[in-house]
Amino acid sequence: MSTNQALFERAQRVIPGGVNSPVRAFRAVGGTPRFIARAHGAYMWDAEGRRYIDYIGSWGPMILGHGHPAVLEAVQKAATEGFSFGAPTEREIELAEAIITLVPSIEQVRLVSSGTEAAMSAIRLARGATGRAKLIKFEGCYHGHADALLVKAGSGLATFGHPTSAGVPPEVVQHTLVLEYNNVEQLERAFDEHGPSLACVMIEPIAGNMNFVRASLPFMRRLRELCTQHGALLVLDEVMTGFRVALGGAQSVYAGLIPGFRPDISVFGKVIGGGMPLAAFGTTRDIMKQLAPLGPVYQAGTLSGNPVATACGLATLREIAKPGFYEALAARTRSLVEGLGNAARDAGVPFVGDSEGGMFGFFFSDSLPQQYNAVMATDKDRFNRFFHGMLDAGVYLAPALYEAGFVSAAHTSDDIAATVTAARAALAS
Ligand code: KE4
Repeated sequence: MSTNQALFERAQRVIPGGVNSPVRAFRAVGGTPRFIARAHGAYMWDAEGRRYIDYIGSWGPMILGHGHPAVLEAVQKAATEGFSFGAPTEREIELAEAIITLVPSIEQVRLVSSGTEAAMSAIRLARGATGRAKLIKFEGCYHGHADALLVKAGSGLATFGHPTSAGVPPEVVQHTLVLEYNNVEQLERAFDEHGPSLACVMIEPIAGNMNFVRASLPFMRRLRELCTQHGALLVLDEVMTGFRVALGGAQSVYAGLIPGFRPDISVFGKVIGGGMPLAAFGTTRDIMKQLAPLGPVYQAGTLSGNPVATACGLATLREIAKPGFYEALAARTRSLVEGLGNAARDAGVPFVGDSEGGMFGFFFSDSLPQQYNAVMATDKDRFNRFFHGMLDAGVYLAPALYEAGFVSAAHTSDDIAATVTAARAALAS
């Protein structure tokens, strides 16, 4: 039995499924998860000493690559000054100021410890600020595991959601309406039917939890108009896209394409923590004044704004804010998707890919899916065979066809070339 297998056996005795987050168990692709011993730059090494080119990047945070010297130094220095105080620190102000400077739609921000916590708090704030209960989310979007968001579409628009998880009583999701992503007609009908009772609409602007699906411009434009018209708050979940697809997040990409576009509330995570537990939600001062300790919407956290995590996040933001960072990252990411596309074409395999900044996705299909059921109709078996072919060749892709991929500033053109070479072999077989 390999060391990874032995570790997996041992892990499963003491941790459910042997993992602390389900996707890591490889159940979608089969096989034995790789237990990572260490990582540096664009690479990870497993417990058997095998090296992988890493396209997970901890599911987004490691945009600089692993162990960036400036980030490591900042974290080490912060750690010597104290791990956690449960009291305010200047560094939390610095990080809040940095986020607000980079994201014009935000006037104030609250730091928390995970994307789930940030999304959950954003919904409570939207409900408190509007005095309304109902919310819309979209099939295929994931916003963390807060109860109200573990929901699948009801039958038709009139009925509200049903829980996707045991342990979530139906009444907890009775106010959550699940619509089809990129479906303008459904959006119109939902607002006609429920507009005055909608607190918010939460959406991933580029849906990285169905691999890589962009909100179409007509859809995003109409969503903004309907939210404004009905007084519902537009909540952009940028946990994955924030500071990953562009310095100003996906909202800056859409603002460049839809004049005047901006969300009401933004949710961030992943990159802003640089790999440490840190997430955030932000909005206007006017909405934020509803939040404790100022207003009636309660929200709290022992490790919120943690001094070591904020040092990691700040050092990361300082690096990605440097001129040319995203141009170089986007070009490197595009070269990966183009290289994989060329390899698939030469192998006669239907393949389509897309990328924005340092985030990419691909499908074994002839056209880019526009919503969840189209994503799940793509060739899963081929994806799984490709995943393992690449893993055996030392390339670590996302172990599920509904997950996005991530390139870091540490990935070189040689790494991309090696990845494409591995893809040629995997696709040929
Ligand atoms: P966390 O609670 O996992 O920090 O964030 C939840 C979350 C919220 N919003 C979006 C758009 C997200 O992508 C996530 C978390 N993403 C998954 C990957 N698809 C994290 C990986 C995992 O669950 O282990």
